[in-house]
Amino acid sequence: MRMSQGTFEDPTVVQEELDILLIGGGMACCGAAYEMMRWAEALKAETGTELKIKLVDKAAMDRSGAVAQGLSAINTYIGSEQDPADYARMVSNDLMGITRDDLAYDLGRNVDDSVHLFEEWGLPIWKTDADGVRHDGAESLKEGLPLLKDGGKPVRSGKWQIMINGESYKWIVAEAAKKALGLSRIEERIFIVKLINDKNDPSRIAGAVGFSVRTNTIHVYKAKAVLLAAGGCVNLFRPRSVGEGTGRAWYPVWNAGSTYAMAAEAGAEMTMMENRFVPARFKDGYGPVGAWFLLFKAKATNAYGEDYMVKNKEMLNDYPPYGQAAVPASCLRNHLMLKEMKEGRGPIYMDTVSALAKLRETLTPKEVKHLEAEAWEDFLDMCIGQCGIWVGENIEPEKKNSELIPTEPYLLGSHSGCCGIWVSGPTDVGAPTADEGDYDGVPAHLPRGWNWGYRSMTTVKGLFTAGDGVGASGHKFSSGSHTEGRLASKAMIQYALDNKDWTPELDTPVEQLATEIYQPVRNYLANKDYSTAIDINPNYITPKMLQFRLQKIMDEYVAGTSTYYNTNDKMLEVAEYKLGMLKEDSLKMRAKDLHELLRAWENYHRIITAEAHMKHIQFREESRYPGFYYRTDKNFVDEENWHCFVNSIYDKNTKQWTCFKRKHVDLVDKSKLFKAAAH
Ligand code: SFD
Ligand code: AMP
Repeated sequence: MRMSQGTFEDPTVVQEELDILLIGGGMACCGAAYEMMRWAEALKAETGTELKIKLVDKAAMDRSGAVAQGLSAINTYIGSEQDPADYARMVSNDLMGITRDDLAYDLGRNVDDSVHLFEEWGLPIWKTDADGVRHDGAESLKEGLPLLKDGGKPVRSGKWQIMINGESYKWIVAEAAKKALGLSRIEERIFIVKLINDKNDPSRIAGAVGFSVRTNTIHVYKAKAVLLAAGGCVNLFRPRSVGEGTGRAWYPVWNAGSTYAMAAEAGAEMTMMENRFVPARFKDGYGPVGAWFLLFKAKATNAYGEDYMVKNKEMLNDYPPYGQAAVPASCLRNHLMLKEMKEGRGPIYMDTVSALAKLRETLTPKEVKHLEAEAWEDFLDMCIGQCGIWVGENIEPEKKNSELIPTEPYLLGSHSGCCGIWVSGPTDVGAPTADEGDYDGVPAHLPRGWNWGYRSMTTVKGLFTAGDGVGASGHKFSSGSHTEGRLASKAMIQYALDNKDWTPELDTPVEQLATEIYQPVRNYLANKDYSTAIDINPNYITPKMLQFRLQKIMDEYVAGTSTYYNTNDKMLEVAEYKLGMLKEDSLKMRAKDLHELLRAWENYHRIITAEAHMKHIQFREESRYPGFYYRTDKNFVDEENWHCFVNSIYDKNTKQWTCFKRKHVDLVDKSKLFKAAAH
């Protein structure tokens, strides 16, 4: 370890040896941190063994990750009205039938406990009193309404969602995680660039390397177990907000694909990377729609006031479950909306005026006032920019409807999407079938290849993931991501103990890692005087320009907004070629300061993620998610040949992807999905 102060030309390298490293400080890692320390402390008290644990986040935990701005609903709370199997059914239906029931069920049976903790830590949760009157969080406390865990009744915005006063949601959750860990186990503003495999066993993780975005320091961590939970991927497609609106997005721009790219480069099996989420959002401000559809019972219409979900409902018969779902999948809702847009009956509107007028018929004036305030608070809690649009365009939602639009695509595994990493499932779900065992003789209770010992471990030994990282599930949201972090952390403690005599060895010399990470800095320093304007230089490319190039390729060839989400085999061929060139050129990115170094590596992660997305869409010869993307050369869902997972493995040496099918099995009876059975 060098102790001298680093410079931009010559950064200090700091090395540390750990048992467990947590990468990310979002919902999943906060859950992991809280749960892990409960087990680690018990272990220390019982045996004297003290595990060395550290959490690193590229930002500050209090406001990092997708919940940074706050939220106004917790979208996954099972409560007493549903059971975990219902939840697994809903997840499957929304994601067109191809999800892992074991993961969804396991999450469903544990998620409420995280929500109860949030309430205990001070998160205000709306409640319904004995007379059916709704109270927001502060008022519920004043009224002495019971906590959820004591039978308090939440205000359900939808079947799965409950309302909160959540502008400080992330502060509250982060505080509990920080308290559990203690500040000495946390390093903020460290951006992890890559995972490092073990020198003696490439299928095992040995650590990770990153850099400080504040000081000229490179950090190398050796660890037996690593939790990689660095969120989803945003800004790999050209956003609708360009020019004056650049930087506005729905999911956070600081989710840069780090989870997917680093896992893939470490050799982890990826799953469903063809899946994406194209949320329908309030136009220009990206304001969420859930509260409007579910709480205010608003309808979306075409420009002529027609409800396209009713008008176009026959279109649902073309896709599974063939018009039978009680709630059509999110992609299909987009599919019906896009018909109106493509045939020239846009803009699409959220009919806020009728919704609020209808509520006025049944609610007391006080309740109406409260709901009208909530219409604003919904955005103030989680998407302040949308309030700016309403104010700027003189929109009073009770008087004027607001435009909706399907946004650019996002890649995530925790919201209404299911791309991510293939993980080992729970150990106690399913029926034991001794002959199916494929993990060192452990009898499998799940379908072949769904379990290999430690819950949430990827196919790389010692590498775990949670939240947006876990693929083939989805609809976990904030509470479920926290829960998944907790589930992973217990297995990680077990893994660290089972491997306590093993010492990780990095497969790459530290000097080489340091050189690679600061390459963009050297590109800049070596060439900056070649031209008179530092942004214009034939010897390097700025991270901003490279990002534009990536977004243009993805938008125009991989089914972005400019082609109405259409692509085909030929367009994908062009994309593949162009992405290959871009990957080559990415080594020429410059960093004129630490901020640009961050941007450069974020872009690198986006490129690898984008490539995975493109390769998976190319491999899956059908259009599984109409409304999210269409392969116009295979514009149908082919249940016979493609009702399966698409998984892939990336080889970091040859830089090639190998995609393959994995069998899909339903563990939960899906017939209950159907309208008739639902009654
Ligand atoms: O309205 C590195 N979400 C909603 N969840 C709900 O429960 N209710 C809602 O109301 C939700 N809605 C919503 C949501 C998100 C957003 C942005 C909006 C609205 C506008 C979803 C949840 O927020 C989401 O599911 C979870 O936060 C996912 O958790 P996790 O842990 O998987 O990801 P994260 O929280 O983004 O954290 C990522 C962390 O990684 C760090 N990081 N650290 C080191 N090195 C690197 N290379 C790193 N890269 C990233 C980040 O700093 C962060 O700490 S609504 O739409 O439905
Ligand atoms: P959103 O604001 O779109 O992120 O949605 C928040 C929650 O509401 C998520 O659980 C969505 O699945 C759900 N949701 C949004 N719109 C609808 C809809 N039209 N019908 C049913 N559920 C919806």
